[in-house]
Amino acid sequence: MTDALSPAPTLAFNELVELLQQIFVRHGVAASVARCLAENCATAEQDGAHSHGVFRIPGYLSTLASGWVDGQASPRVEDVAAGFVRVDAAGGFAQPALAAARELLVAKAREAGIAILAIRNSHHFAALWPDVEPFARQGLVALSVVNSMTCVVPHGARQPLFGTNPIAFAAPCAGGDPVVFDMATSAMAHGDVQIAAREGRPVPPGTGVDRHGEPTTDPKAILDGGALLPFGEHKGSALSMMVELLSAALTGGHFSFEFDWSQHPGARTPWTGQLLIVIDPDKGSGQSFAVRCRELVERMQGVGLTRLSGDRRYRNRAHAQVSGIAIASEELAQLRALALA
Ligand code: NDP
Ligand code: PYC
Repeated sequence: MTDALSPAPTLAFNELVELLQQIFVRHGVAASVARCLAENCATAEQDGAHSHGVFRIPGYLSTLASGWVDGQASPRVEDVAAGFVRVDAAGGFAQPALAAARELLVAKAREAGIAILAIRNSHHFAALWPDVEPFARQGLVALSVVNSMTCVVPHGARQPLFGTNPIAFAAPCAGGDPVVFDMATSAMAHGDVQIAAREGRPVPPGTGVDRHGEPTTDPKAILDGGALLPFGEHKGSALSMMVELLSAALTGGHFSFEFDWSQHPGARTPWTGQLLIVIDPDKGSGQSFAVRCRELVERMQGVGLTRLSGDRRYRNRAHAQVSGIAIASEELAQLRALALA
């Protein structure tokens, strides 16, 4: 048991990556894919994005065991137009598909001013900000959307149809970290509902409904036949619809309601699509975009803003880089066992 007298053990970022990579390889994932997933998962854990850190490992592994996702898939990159790259993830994970297309995407964005990456036939089970933040560190503006699995009732409807469908945005900001936001278009991410259920905490009113369509603050009732609601009523619902269209209709991926994983007990990773739009801001107004971004941030702070989106993660990251990534003893023991299982 971890308590005040025995603080949680800590791992350096690279130690956690190595451990997670071993787990993925041990469960049938190709070494390069395992590295990609391990870095993604450790990055989330380091930043305190707990709903998409090591919490996700059992879901990844049950999905792999079910045969629903191909951990050995090789993404196929197609150069389709001056500003358009397509990738068929071949039933594998979205992150290696992005990695395979990244260099071409950046080259096109710098040449044409804007480039789109359409990933299809892919599984995305992670936070979205790790997909966009690195572009902003290269001076580019990036936007990404990904759809997930039916669990959100469109505003005004009676049954779930949409996924939790996040939108992530990253922009360079002079003299500091990129400005990043990453938000589900549901009132709460499905992962956070699972964590609330595990910890026996209610969720805020307006998060979801039970199996009878009645509002509830019980996360178990949402997960057990109930559903989530979009954030901001019709506004979040419209954004969620947009995410379905851009992630699935535009890429050739599945809508959140289109895949059937019922024959794969244990499957958890949505089989959908993902879109990235990358812009070279140097092709814009002629003024430095990053400097203008800093001006905006300072004006926001000037009117009283004390917490920008991304700040919490950057603070956690800075702390973890000095003190290590804390993982509860029992969880760490389970991870170590999985690396040997
Ligand atoms: P949150 O509601 O926790 O946060 C959304 C954004 O708002 C973040 O950028 C966050 O910054 C920022 N923020 C939070 N609180 C404040 C505040 N008080 N003031 C200013 N900014 C604030 O995230 P969600 O629950 O919507 O999503 C959680 C994760 O789930 C995301 O990473 C998302 O990508 C992932 N997800 C993945 C899906 C998939 O299919 N792969 C599906 C759905 C969700 P900060 O990061 O600094 O806290
Ligand atoms: O937290 O909603 C979520 C989610 C869905 C797929 C991956 N994460």
